[in-house]
Amino acid sequence: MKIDVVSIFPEYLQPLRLSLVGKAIENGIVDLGVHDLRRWTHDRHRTVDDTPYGGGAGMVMRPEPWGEALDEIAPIDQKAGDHPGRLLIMTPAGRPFTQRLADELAGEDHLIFACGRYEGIDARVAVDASRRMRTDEVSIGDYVLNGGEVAALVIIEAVVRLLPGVIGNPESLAEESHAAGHDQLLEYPLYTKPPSWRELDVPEILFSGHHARIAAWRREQAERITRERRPDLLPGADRDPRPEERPGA
Ligand code: 6GU
Repeated sequence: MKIDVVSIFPEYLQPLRLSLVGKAIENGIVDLGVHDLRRWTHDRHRTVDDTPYGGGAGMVMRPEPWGEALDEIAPIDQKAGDHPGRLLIMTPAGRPFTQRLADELAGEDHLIFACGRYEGIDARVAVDASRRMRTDEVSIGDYVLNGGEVAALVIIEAVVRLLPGVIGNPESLAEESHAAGHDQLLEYPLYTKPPSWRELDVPEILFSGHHARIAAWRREQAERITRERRPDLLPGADRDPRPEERPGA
């Protein structure tokens, strides 16, 4: 998978060279390009922002450097008439990033992340890009960050760990919280040695060797934790239906 990230703070993306994603880059599973947006400026001060039309606080990223950056990183395939990759524009006003979207992105050949700063990117950048490639504005949660770089790190980590060959034991992917097929329960509590620590004992059932009873206990625990922390995930919760649950889907 090719991943390109455009930012005015390319150093912010350096953690991607570490750990599991770093290994995926070294192994050739991921080809990562990090680009300084200012490379596509032409004035002496390498300006990327300006005041908002209509007034208001803060600054807005001008469209021209973004347009030139995306022309170069995601060129139109002259035969197909579009670019086959996907553009993800990081913004707190975006659609929510979920495990479902991570699974979907893991099937792509080329992801491009646009990391905005200031109050955001001129809205015409998304419209122009969507003329030639699948473009989504994406948020990682209901809070405000100073820029899209950390959000891009989050999404890249969530996607890259799903690629074949990145995680040693693919069964660990299936078991964890939020994985598809785990019907939306949070993970049950985990224990390892020692059996007693600071007067806290590992639950007896886990030493019993009764695999069916252990599975039933874990299921109960997962349901209890989900009820306490994320009742919105339980069946029948008053929430927007997932796409496959929508009437007529
Ligand atoms: Cl994608 N960007 C920024 N700046 N803040 C956020 C976010 C993204 N997602 C949640 N908060």
